[in-house]
Order: sequence, then structure tokens, then C-alpha cells
Amino acid sequence: MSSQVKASEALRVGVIGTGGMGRRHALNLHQHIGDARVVAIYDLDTARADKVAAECGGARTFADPVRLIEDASVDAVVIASPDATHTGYTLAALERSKPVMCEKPLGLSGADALRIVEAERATGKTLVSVGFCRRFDPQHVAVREMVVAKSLGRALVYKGVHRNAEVVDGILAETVLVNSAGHDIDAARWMLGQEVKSVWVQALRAHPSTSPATRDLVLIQLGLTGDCLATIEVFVSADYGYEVTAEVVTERGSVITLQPDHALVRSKGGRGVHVPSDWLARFQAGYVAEMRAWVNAVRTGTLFPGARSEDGYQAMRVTDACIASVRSGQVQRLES
Ligand code: ISE
Repeated sequence: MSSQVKASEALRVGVIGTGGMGRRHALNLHQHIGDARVVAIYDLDTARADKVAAECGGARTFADPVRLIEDASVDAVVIASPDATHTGYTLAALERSKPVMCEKPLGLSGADALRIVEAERATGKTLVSVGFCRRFDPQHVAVREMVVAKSLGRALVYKGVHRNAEVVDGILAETVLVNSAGHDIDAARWMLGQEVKSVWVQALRAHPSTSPATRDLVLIQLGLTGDCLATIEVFVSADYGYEVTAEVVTERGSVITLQPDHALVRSKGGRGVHVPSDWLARFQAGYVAEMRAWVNAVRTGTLFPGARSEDGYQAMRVTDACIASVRSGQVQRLES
């Protein structure tokens, strides 16, 4: 049992950032995880912080995120603020020995994420968990079980498709890689159990209506240490909706995630299923499972079964190489 939390008491969680992801984590903790209580909220937008605090049963709001982290009423912290703040807030939590669930990415670069790995190592404790939610998505878990069991022989190729409906005009390939592709890089590592040894990345502008610098479709090829290959399409202005698939091609077939559809709708001239508009709808089951596993790990003082600081670092280390490749047009090799 963690030193801060007694067996009978709920884990007292502070949430930093109440945008889409932060609010979803706060509400999941409040509504679906009985062993946790949201006791503290911070957001630069104080009106938004007040709203989420009220939705979570009257949590305290803080004017400063570091004051929230160090407050004695907070046992553990969820960081879901903008990407550029993740490293600083996670380091602040480590300085105060507070367990932290940091949304991806763990930093804006491999160097940022490595600072966290080293700071955590200096505490002598495992305090950092990373929000790669696909590790708790039932569809991704089902695919990985077959890959690990080698039910269809050895894995050969990981094929990821990651589509968002729309993003701001002028998005750069570097932003797509740092903010979005980390999920797919982590999923490839996690499903195959291998590390990335080479990357080749290209990017294009999908819509002529966007500004010339826009690169909203990124195509990533990976070479991995177990002689597997991976191809990942990250298309962040796909227009039709939010859709993610992961397929692993094996010696004797392939296994691919299904969409968590609930109904097939027949209407005049057509039959079809709903396509979610964003990740909050698509991965809700995964977010709840991830947060439940994190709360349980912190309360019992056991290892979080999802992504930890090393995984957050590996994702950013590979992302650094992807950025170098998309800029140079060349294959980038990673030191083993
Ligand atoms: C967002 O932060 C996520 O984590 C989503 O899963 C991803 O699809 C989206 O591109 C990111 O911006």
C-alpha cells in the first residue's frame, strides 16, 4: 500500500488541465472509479476549472499548478494540460514524490522525456505513468493477445491508421509527429515487443484549400529490432471522422482491430455505422480502464501495467528521428 493512502481511503487526485482530455479524465475518476476522488483542479481558464470542479462534486480549484501538486490534500496528479507543459509539471510532481499520470507526449523531445526518466530514477521510486490509452483499448488488447501468443505465426508487419476529422490550418508534420503519432509508435512497440531501429517519414498537404506549409498527412515507415516492419498513416484532416486501426500481418494471416460499433443503421439508400468525431468517444472504454489501473497501482504501491516513463522516452526518441527524417527525406537510424 502506498505510503500516502490508507486501504479504506480513496486516492485523492489533482487534475491539471481541463480541456477535452483533462475534463474526461476528471469525470471518469469522479463517475467511474470508486477508489478515487477528484479533490483539486487547475486550468489557466479559471471559468473552465470552476465548471469541471463543480462537475466533480466540488473539488478545490488552484491558481497555480505547482501549488496543486504540493498540496497535502493531493495524493497523486493527472497532467492533461498542453503538451509543452508536460515535462515541467511532471518534474514538479517528481520533486515532491507525487505519483503522476502524464498524458502523452511525455515531453516535446527525447531530451525532455529523458529528464523525466532520470529524475524519476533519482527518487528510487516508479512514479510516472504515461497516457498511451490504446494499451487499455479492448480492441487493441485483443489484437496484442493474438500477436503475443503467436496464434498465426510470427509477426511481420504492423500497419497503423490514425485519422482525425480536422485540425487547424497550417499544421506542420513536426506537430503531427509530436502530438499524434506517439500513440502509433507506442502501439507498434507494445504490440510487437520490439524497439525501433530505423525510420523513414514523408508528409503531404491533403487539401489545396489549406496554406502551402500545411502537412496534415504523415506516412511513417519503421524498421524494428525483431526484423518486423511497420507502416503508419497519420492523417489529421480526414474530414469523415475519427478512426484508428492497428493490424499485425503474420506468417499465417493477420489480425486487425475492429471498430467498437453499436448499431448498423439502414436508411433510404444506405446502410452504415456511426463514425466518432474524436478520440474521446472512440477510446472512452480505454480511458476508464487506464485510469482504474493507474489508481489501483498507486493505491497498492504496485507497477502501473500501462506505459511508464521509459515508454514515454522511447516514443519521443523515435519521434525525434521521425522529425529528422521528414526534414531530410532520408532514412534515420537509431542507436540501439
Ligand atoms: C490527441 O491529443 C490524442 O491523444 C488523440 O488520441 C489523437 O488522435 C489526436 O491526434 C491528438 O491530438
